[in-house]
Amino acid sequence: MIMRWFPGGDDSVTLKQIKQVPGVSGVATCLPDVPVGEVWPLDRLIALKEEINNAGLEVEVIESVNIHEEIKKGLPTRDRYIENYIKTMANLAAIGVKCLCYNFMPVIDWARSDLATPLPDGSTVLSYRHEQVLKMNPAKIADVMLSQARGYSLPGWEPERLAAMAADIEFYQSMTPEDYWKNIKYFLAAVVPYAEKYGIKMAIHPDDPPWPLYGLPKLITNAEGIRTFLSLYDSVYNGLTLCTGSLGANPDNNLPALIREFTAQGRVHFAHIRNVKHHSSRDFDECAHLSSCGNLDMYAIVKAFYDNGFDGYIRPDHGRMIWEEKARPGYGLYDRALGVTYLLGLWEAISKMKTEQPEENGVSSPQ
Ligand SMILES: [Mn+2]
Repeated sequence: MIMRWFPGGDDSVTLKQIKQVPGVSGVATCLPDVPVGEVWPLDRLIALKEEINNAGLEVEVIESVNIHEEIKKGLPTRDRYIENYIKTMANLAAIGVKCLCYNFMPVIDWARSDLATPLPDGSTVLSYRHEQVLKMNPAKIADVMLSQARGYSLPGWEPERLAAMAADIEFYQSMTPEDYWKNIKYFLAAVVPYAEKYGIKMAIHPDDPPWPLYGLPKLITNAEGIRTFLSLYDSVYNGLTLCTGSLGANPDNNLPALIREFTAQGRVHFAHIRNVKHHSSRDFDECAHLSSCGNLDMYAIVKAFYDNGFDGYIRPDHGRMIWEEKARPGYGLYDRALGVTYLLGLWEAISKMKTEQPEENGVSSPQ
């Protein structure tokens, strides 16, 4: 069990606080200020590892090393950025990183229409209203999101990406899904051999939200898309970050079935486990982790991971903002810590039922 953490003062949550959440052994982190496409410097990674290790935590997961738009567009200039990506992977391997989360979403990374929607209990959550998002142009969404970010960086919404956004969206209008799959395949063919060499499990994050937006290709959105993705490079090092909150935003996705299928194949390396509250097939609020707070069956989800031998990393996903906390949207300490405890509770109960039930049945007298 790990938690996401941003270094360099870009997070209100401290490593000391994370260390005090029972059952958390490490963090998923990043260097948010390195421009997308540049090599992550080894000296900075060594210092980062030292800082995290000194707090008694491990740093085996990086989330995320973002992919330069020219790789996604399939431009001839992509090779330079792929080379840099591989150099970054070598540096990550040098500090002991074992799992690399990334995404292949064109132009717009994760999107929400509001980052502080109040729930009846007075907490606030990130939310998404499809009609509202369609009415706003992407620059307006960027404005809304950045204005609600409390001054923290928003990974995936880097300033250099925003500047080129309108032209980038235009570029993709003529790109077919087949073309986009080709660009993903080209990237995997170049990078996965190095993942194998360096012992780093690549773990793609599904598209969030999991449906098309502004005519952009969205392919990692359901079981079929994930099957296609995994078939592009058949290696355990070409794997998934299975984010139940992202995939679960679409009520058509059967999360336990999806988890069973890909976990049994050994292709899930990182689990983001969070609940989501549907208002319609394209409108949702994020919510507390408990099954009773949203539309996902968190027991069935954790059980699907457990039953299929999941041995990767888990983190709670976004949390609500509660108890007057002022933090990076989705990444406050309190609600994520509650999520950790809930998920570990489910895991312990499921594992003990598995190991103790046969014995109990054996000793109980026939009724
Ligand atoms: Mn996620």
